[in-house]
Parts: sequence; C-alpha cells; structure tokens
Amino acid sequence: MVKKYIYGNPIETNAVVEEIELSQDPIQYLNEITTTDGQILFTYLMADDDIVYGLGEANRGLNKRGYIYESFCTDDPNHTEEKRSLYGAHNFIVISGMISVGIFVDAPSKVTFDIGYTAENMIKIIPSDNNFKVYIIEGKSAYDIVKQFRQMIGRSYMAPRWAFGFQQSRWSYGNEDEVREVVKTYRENNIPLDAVYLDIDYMDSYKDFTVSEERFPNFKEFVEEMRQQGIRLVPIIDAGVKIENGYDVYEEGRQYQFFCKRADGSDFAAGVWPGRTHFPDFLNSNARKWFGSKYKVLLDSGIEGFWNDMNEPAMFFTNEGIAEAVDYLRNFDFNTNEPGKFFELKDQFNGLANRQKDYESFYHNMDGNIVRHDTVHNLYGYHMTRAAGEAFDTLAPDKRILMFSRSSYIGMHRYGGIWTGDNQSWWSHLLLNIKMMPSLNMCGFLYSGADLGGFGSHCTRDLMLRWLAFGIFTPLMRNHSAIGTRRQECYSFGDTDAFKNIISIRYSLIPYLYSEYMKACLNNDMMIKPVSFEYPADNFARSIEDQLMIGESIMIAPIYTQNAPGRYVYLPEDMLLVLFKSSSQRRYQILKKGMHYISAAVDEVPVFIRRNKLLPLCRTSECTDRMDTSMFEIIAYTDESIEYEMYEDDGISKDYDNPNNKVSFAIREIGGNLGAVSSKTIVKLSLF
Ligand code: MIG
Repeated sequence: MVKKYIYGNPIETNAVVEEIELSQDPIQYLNEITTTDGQILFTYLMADDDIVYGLGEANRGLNKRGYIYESFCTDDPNHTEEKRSLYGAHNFIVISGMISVGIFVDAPSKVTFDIGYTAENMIKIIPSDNNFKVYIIEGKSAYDIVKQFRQMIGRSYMAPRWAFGFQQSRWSYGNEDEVREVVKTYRENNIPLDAVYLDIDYMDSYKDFTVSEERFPNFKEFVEEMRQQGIRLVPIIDAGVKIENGYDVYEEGRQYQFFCKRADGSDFAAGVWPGRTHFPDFLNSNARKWFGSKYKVLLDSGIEGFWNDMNEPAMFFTNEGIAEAVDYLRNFDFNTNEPGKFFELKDQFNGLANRQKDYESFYHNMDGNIVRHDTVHNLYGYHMTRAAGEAFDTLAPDKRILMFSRSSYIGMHRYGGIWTGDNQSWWSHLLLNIKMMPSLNMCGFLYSGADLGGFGSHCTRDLMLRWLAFGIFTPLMRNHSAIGTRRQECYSFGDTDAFKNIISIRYSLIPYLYSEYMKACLNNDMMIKPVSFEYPADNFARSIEDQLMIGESIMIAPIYTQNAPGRYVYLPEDMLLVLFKSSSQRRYQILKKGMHYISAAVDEVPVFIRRNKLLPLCRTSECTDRMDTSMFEIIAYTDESIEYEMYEDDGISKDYDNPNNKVSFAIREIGGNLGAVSSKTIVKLSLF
C-alpha cells in the first residue's frame, strides 16, 4: 500500500514510474512540522528496537540509526566515519519494528536524514526546500516494503553476463602495451579475467569520446585483439567537456546551447581533468540525446561497456572561486596573530573544489524551465547515465551494454549500475562494502560493487585476498586502484595461486550469481539481502550486519579483520558449510543453528548453503566467453525433493521473457535414492 504526497511544485525526477494516485489525506506516520522560517520537515519517533534500513550508497552501517546523512551527491574521496554524503543520493528508508513503514523523499536537492543523531529516538527528515514528493509505503515487513518500492521505481538495469567476470582496472593503463601486459600476465598465471578498464589517460587530452592516437594508434584493431583473448575494454567517460576550439563535442555543445549556463547566459566553466570544461546540460532532453549519441564512436570501435565518472559533477575549481580566494589573500592581514585567521586563509584554498557557491551559480534548461543547479543537483549524474542508457536503446537495440556511474539518484537504476567511488585500501572499507551492498539492492542498484582492494592507499596481500573473497559475490567484481598507490593487480603480491583459486570460485559460481541477479532484476527483488530479511522472526539475525544472503541458496560471512584466522558466524538455521579453497577443492561440514567459529585462511572462502537448497556450479574458465554451461556439479543440502530454477540466457541480448531461459535443477527420488535431475548434464552430485 503506497501513498503519495506532493509539497509545493516539485521538479519531475522520473524516479517513480508507476502511476500512484495523490493522497488527499494528511500525511501518515510522519509528523509534519513547519519551522518559523517556513521550512517543512518531518519527524518520526522510533521504538527502542526499530531498525532503519535504506539510503543506498551511504556511510556507516546497514542499520542507519544513530547518525545523520545528507543526500547531496559529493565527490569526496575520504570516506571516513564522520562523512555524511557520498556520491549517491538515495532517499529511501524503511523503519522496521513492531510497525514497518517505508519512506521515499523524491527531492532533487539536498535532503537531510537525521536518524537518531540529534535526539536518540527521533528521525528528522529535512528537505532543503519545500518542493518535493513523499511516498509512504505500508507493508507486512521491511522486505515486503522494499519489494513494493522497487515495483514503483521500475525494473533495474540488466548488465551483460560478461560483466560478471573478473575485471581489472587501474588509474591508468596508459597505452596498448600496458594493457597487453596486464592481460598477458593474467593469462600466464591462469587467473581468470574478462575486462580491463581504460581510465582517463586513454583519451586525447582528457577529451570525451576521443582516443589518443599516440598511445592507442589502432584502437579498433586493439579492441578486437583483446576481444580475441576474451577481454573487453571498458573506457571511462567524464562529465565535463574540454573547452578547445575545433573539438567537435565542444563546438557542437556551444552551437546548440547544450552546456549549463551562468545567470548572464554565458557557458559555465570549471577546471577538471581536461583543464577548463563546460558541463553538458543532461537535464535538457535534447542535450541528453546529443551527448548520448556521442557514445556511438566508441561502440563503433567495438566497445561494449563504459563507466561514467566525475558526474556529481566534480569540479576542482572555478575562476570565480580562485578570484575570491586571491581577493581574500590580498586583503589578508599578514600581521595577524589570530590562529582562526590562519585556518580561514587555508580554507579559502582548500575549499576551491566542489564549492556550494559554484553549484549555486549555474543553470539548467529543463526543456524550457530554467532551474538553478543546486536545486536539482542530485539528478545530474543520473541524467548523464540516462543519456547513455537511452542512446544505447537506439545505438545497440539488441545488445546489453555495460554501464555504471559514480553519481546516482534513484531512477538511474533503470539505466545503469554504480561503483561506490574512491574508497581506500583499509579493512574498514571492506566492511563498509559488505554493509552497503544490501542497501544498494534496496534502492534498485543491483549491478554494483566497490573498488576491490581499495582505490586510495597501499593495499596488502591479505587485504586484497579477503576483499576478493567477498567480491566474488558482488555483481561488479573489479579490482581498481589509484595512481601512485602500490600496484594491486592479482600478480603484484608474489605467489599468484591463491588469487587464481579465489577468482576461479567466482567463475564456477557465475551461472548461479547471474541467475540470482537476473531474477532479482526481472522480479523487482533483491539479490543481496540482510540476513534479517530471510529470517525476520529470528531476533539475533535482526542485528547481523556482516553476513549476507546471496540469492536464494546461500549465506556468506566474509572475514574483514587483518590477521584473523577466521570469525564467528551465526547460523539462523542448520546449514552446510562449504569451505572453498579453489573452485574444485572444498571441505564440507553440516553445522547446527547457532554461533560457530569458522576458520578460513586468506586463500579460503566459506559459503553456507541453506537447508533444502542447492547450489549449481560449473567448471571454472579463463573468461566468460569460454565458460562451459552444459555441465554442472550440484551441491545440495536436503533429504527431500527440492528444485532450483536457474535463469540462463545468452547473456547479451534482451530476450528476457523467453521461457527457454528457465533451467531446472531438481533433487528427486529415483529408485529409492535421491538423485539430480536436469536438462543439463550433471557431472557430480554432492548431497548432504
Ligand atoms: O579525480 O579518472 O572515482 O575511479 O580512477 C579522480 C581517475 C578521477 C575518480 C574515480 C576513479 C578514477 C579517477 N577519477
């Protein structure tokens, strides 16, 4: 049951696609307050044991209680515990307790969620202006509310199957030979690999939709050469367009008035990687069509996937900002003895990037409606990705193109996935990754993942292995790291066997993971869930944040502590532990409901199969193009007949509803014994 309320005259975000009637009643569950200065805000009094889920890509725990979050897409590469904003703005929460209720604040500008920060049991939702929509969702449980919400916002973007392979990135592989070397070393070490990323240095002077002739002289041939080895190249696209006479994207953007403008009608400019840039007005439908059509040049070279970056939009500086800082400096009293003044001086220059004042100084032309950027800030990255997604429908109508973005808003989940931006090679960020995945699923961002191994800082071998052991289960499984940090390709830490083994587990799990992912997309469901969503009556399970349900058959309990030989795991029911050392080397143990200490070395991955469930595994392969899905091994934990319906298609076309996409694996009684039945060849049944 969903109720919709409209305040003021909100800008259409297209987050919700289902027709929902406007409620005439006063808002339910929330207490509406208008402050003395006319600002509308809402409060909600939580019960002591209420859990608050949601907020998608946000800091801290799965349970958002006890902190304050600001939805304002922000390029901040230091995700320390006190941060309130990351790259996404996902304004959906679910309060789960005796009463369960979902709240979606559909507002394109900043919204603050104070979830028991100012006052312990009080939620305060504070939109930054009075034009927004609120949806209140009633349901039987938190999970039920999430499913209703997902129905409202429409089907999630579906990635091609190859995007479930392991992917290697680095800022940057600077030329053909560096990319060749990465691929060669992976192949020599028999570490499976499906994609290599091209970060900003593949471009000519950081110009979108160009490729450096010097460093990638025969790009199309090179893309094909990689393809022959089962490797896809995935180039980055930045939001800002370089200001340079003769550069077609710049010239056209100016000619058609497709860039964001200052109040005086001139094109707004900021400094980003290419130097001075203009920002395409993605909120304008014609500009969107135009920018989207530009991806064609790379598609024509054989490219099948992209990542959209810097689309908060991120700015290093503006001339206006620098002028103000310099002005401040000119007037600075160099004889001052006030320490406060020193800091003020420092802040002038430290605060040049992503200045609120700059966000307030440019405008969008939303098809005739001129709006100031800060009032629609959270839609920018979303609409950049929408531009690409809509263009792909015409440029490659029968093919799924990999697309994920850094900045996002709910609604963008229909056009692409996300990666979670510039984390660090910290154990705490592995844990943050674990806790964030189910929240992203709640908000529709199913194809997602973090930079495995951490983007900033220097990664260690054990952190890389433990992070990969978790990354096996995230749809986007990509190792990415920043310029200047220790190399973290899987062959950079000495002996490569452990890396090969861990990634080989991923490849034998791809049919299951892809199936669970596709079913979740098609049914507006979650692929990665909190344990509490599957065991709502189990009070202990309610508080677990570091174990996750992956699809219908398995639970995982990643190890995220350095030097830990294992960890405690809570089983909400009897389960079968499969301790993987590689795709084929495994140890099994049936464990009773309750708490267990599970030992797992840095090269081992514990997986827990639920009672009366089965897990299909195929043989591992070096890349998804060479995967053999005609033969399966089945691990089943049951003493009765059960069935698993696997979704399988060609992984690239869009024939989602074809009945042939359903493959059944069943455990049935055959001649007095339980045996496996499937249209696939079952090479082995391990029955427990
Ligand atoms: O200012 O393109 O989050 O993944 O490697 C940094 C360089 C710009 C930020 C992205 C990161 C990428 C980097 N980019």
